[in-house]
Amino acid sequence: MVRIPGGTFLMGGDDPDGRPEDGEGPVREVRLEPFLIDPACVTNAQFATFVKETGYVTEAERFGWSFVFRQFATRGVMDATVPDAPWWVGVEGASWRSPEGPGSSIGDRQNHPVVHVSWNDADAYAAWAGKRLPTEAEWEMAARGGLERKRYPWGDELAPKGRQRCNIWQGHFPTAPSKGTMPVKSFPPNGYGLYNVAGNVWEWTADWWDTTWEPYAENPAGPAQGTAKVIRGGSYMCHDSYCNRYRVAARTMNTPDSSTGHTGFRCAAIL
Ligand SMILES: [Cu+2]
Repeated sequence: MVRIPGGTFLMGGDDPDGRPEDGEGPVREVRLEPFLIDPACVTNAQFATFVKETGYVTEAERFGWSFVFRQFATRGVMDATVPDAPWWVGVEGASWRSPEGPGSSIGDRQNHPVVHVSWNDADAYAAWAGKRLPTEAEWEMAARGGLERKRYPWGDELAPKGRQRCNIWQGHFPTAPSKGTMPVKSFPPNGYGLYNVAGNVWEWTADWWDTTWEPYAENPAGPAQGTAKVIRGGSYMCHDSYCNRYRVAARTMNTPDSSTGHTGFRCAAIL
């Protein structure tokens, strides 16, 4: 794991193109104790070890379906869709083992992030590993890589010197062909050694969703209860034309039993 030194940082953002309902701002001071965080998301290979040792069955496997990007869905397509996001479809048999549903496999994706894991699944993995999910504040401090108030984990430019720095949507959304997830250590890491905090897959955090902030907080951990958990970082689906949440201040949420083909997680731990 990577040691994050703690201290005070400026959390949140005021990017003019952020969505007000997301509660990215206002920028506030947050103080954290030092902590450890995984440099990369939990991979399919790591999750497989957990399942092998514990017999754990994910929520998508128990429910019998999960959300798959329509472009990838071939078999088992259900009626379930997402309002305002018709490119998601429920697929019977989709799970971390079969990310696109029946007939698909993770055979050649051992070092890709595990997906179709719910918050509850991620929490169970973290407990097994002797770790925990990062708070949202920990996630963001680590994701910023020591930079202050930058738009991305590496600076303000999306593609410095024309070089792609993250796995987000390329071309017209949602019709251009998508490659989906990439290995968890794709692209250079940020200043703290974290890979793919922007793009690739959304990452579960420990916190319940909230959009109100104090100007200063110490080790904030979100509301005591809620209905949805914060996810951070954006995914291979993100594109300026509909969702620019690959910015480092960006955030959204999902219910703790939900799973999709573009949400994974990394773990944190106390020092
Ligand atoms: Cu997005």
